[in-house]
Amino acid sequence: RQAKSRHDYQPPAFLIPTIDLHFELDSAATIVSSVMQLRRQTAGAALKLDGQHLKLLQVLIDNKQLSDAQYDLSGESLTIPDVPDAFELKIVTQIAPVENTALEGLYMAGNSYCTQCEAEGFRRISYFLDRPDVLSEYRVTIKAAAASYPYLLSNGNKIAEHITADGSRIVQWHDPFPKPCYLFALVAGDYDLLEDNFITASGREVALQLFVDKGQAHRGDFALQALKRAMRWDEQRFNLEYDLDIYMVVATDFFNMGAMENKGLNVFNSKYVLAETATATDRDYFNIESIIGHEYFHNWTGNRVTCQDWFQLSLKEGLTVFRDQEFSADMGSATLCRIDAVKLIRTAQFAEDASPMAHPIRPESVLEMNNFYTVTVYDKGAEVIRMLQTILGKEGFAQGMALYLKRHDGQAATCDDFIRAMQDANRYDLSQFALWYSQSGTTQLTASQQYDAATQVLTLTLGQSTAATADQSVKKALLIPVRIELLLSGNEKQSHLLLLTEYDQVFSFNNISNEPVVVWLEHFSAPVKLQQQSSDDALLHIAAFATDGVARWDAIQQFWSRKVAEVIAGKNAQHVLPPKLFQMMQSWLRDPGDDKALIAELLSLPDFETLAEQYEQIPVDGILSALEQFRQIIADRLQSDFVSCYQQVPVSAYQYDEASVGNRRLRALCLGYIAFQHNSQQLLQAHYHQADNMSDTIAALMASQQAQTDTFKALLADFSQRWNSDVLVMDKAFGLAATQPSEQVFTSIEEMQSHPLFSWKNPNRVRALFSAFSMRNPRQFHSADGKGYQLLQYAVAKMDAINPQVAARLITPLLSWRRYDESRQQAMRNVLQVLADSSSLSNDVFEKVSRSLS
Ligand code: HT7
Ligand code: ZN
Repeated sequence: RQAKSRHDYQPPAFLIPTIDLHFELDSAATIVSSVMQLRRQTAGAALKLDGQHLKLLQVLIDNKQLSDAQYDLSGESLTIPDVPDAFELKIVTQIAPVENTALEGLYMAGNSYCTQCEAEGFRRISYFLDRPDVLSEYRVTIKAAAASYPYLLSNGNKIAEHITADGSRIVQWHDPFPKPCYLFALVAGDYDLLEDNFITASGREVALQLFVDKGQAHRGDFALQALKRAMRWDEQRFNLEYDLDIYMVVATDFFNMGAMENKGLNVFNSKYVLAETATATDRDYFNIESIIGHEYFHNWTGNRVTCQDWFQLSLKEGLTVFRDQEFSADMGSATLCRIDAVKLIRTAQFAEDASPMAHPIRPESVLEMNNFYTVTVYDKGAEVIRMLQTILGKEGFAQGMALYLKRHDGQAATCDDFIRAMQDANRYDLSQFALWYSQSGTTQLTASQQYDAATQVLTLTLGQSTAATADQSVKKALLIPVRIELLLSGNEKQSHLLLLTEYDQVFSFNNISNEPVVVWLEHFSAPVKLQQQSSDDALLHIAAFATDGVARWDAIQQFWSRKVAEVIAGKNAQHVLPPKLFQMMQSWLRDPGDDKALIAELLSLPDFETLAEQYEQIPVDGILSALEQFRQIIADRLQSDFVSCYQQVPVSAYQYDEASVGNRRLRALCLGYIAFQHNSQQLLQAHYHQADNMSDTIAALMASQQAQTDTFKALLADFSQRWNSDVLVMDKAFGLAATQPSEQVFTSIEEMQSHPLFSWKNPNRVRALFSAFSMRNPRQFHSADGKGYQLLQYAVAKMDAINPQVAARLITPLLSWRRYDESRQQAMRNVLQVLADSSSLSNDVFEKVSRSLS
């Protein structure tokens, strides 16, 4: 097994300016013929095309069939040693979509045909130069039985459609924009179609089409409206207009990830398209809008300008996540969006940095590309883009974007190209900043303050250090933008941006009339861990008075993580909590104001995963026990306030808007604490039965589940019964079953595997059960007897034979076994070893297991 290195990049030896693809669809034997024009770029080079799981039927050069001796079919490539400088190549292959359970290439999604070509799926459709820097103009012809396949879709514009005498439908598509093959898509099926249109800023009409499974049309409208909001937003914020005359979105229940930005023909996991009040939570609505936006924004950042090679993935993904975050912030609560993003960095991304899979946002070495669609590449990548905007300003950043897109439109670019455009548009030296692309790991920031009352000078000292990671031992000083706010007496406030460029640096401020409380890293201005000397009182002061909602939330999170540490160190949970804390929480509950969603966040304890990332060796039992004690103390001390707040928050007919989401969130928060009182059963049942929407229903289920009440079992049974034929809602039931904090979870997971809707071939189902268990049930996943680890190993092994990409994602929580206590280390290592010993491990799982055990 051979890893690839970023530095080994060579431009392609041949270009393929045009490709004509013909598909005769058949689930067991689809015939694909591909006619390509090729042009040599490198003298003397043989033509080596990628291909996997293909049956080669014919190879012709300039209409002449090649004999077996004229090409070599070893490994996963087709090599033709002797080819002219410019020629036409025809290749005919046969594939079996029905056998394709990996869901890469052309596969069956129920009765429909669907493709997924990113990262390297096109090679499962035909022999090709399957790399992002080979851009071709595509013409696609699809033939299938007309009655069963009313819709035969591909990228670009439809140029012809007819039905033959023998009942076949034949449809032709042309995409005028040259694209890499990872953006190719084909979909064939019988769908419900929702249609709308969009008039671009320059007055062009774009047809919008959303294809959903039969009977699901009523759940498609929100996504379609979200698409129109995204299209308008990109025009207004970045001056970017859509370029084709049609934009299609297909929703499928069989998908390895969230969605895919194929040019003009997005394919979406139905979870991120379908929504109605009764079945979708506020979180679902949020995700739909943000992912619809994300895939749409890729049209410029990813499609018009694509990546030179897969090491540059963050060029399109980090940038596009940043763009979707900015879109979501503008559509709803900017504070809540930011808090969500920060939580993800502090949990999954910091964990990845501390794991054997640590890598920079631009990885250096990759065995299986699918393993690098990571929170580091995506979400830390987005943080890096955000820092650029913080440093250059919104206007400067927009100018840099414009220059980048102008320079590289129609090209495959690199992260360095992006930085260069930002630098040139702003005449700003970004050479030190560029280290964020090559350096992995989480930087630790230390911050302290000194105030001299006599001279009225405030001195702030910042230091940075980054510990060695699994992939890289030496770390340099980064350019880190640190936004601060000074909270002075009399409600006076000052904001500053500090640019930390050295390992240690001092910043002085004159004419500061009194010693301020300093809000460090306001709005999480850099993806780092912060260690500050501020007192508990100062943290609570920030939580009450900082301008930035994110900083308020952050302060109270830091306060709690200190308290958890104190309890782990042996202090009494009751004694470490000052009266001021409860007074503050009480005042929030009594007068939550307009931003109720923020109040709900301020009243929430940090989750296990956030706290775990503060420790090199994770004290599982200590964290869980401290959290349980604090939760019960808060529930008891503020019992009547939770009840009255719960009763006072307005309840109205379901609407998805910022104020109503905030109301539901705060009521759910109160319910969550009330559930820890023994007399809460009635209220939980009432909340569940009176709910007119899925958010409230789930709130009742989760509150009763977390408090381990008897009500939970009955409610979950009712819920599963009510929705037993709706896959998307049953995923929520699977998730609830898998996150029960009690030992009952093992029986429930066993039972759920026999549910008629559960299928190992469907990634959504497997994730709903097993990812939920391993990533959101720390108590039972880390069960001292190792049962949780064994369950995950069983799921990974089973899944690896079916869908390696999904299996490799499932295994993640086991990789960091070195961070746990002796006996858990032993148990985790044992199950990893069992996997490593398997003779048929995929590259995907092998790469992770081998890095973890080495
Ligand atoms: N760019 C898309 C990535 C993706 C993907 C990658 C590997 C295998 C399956 C996949 N499905 C989608 C999604 C995105 O970031 O927009
Ligand atoms: Zn993306």
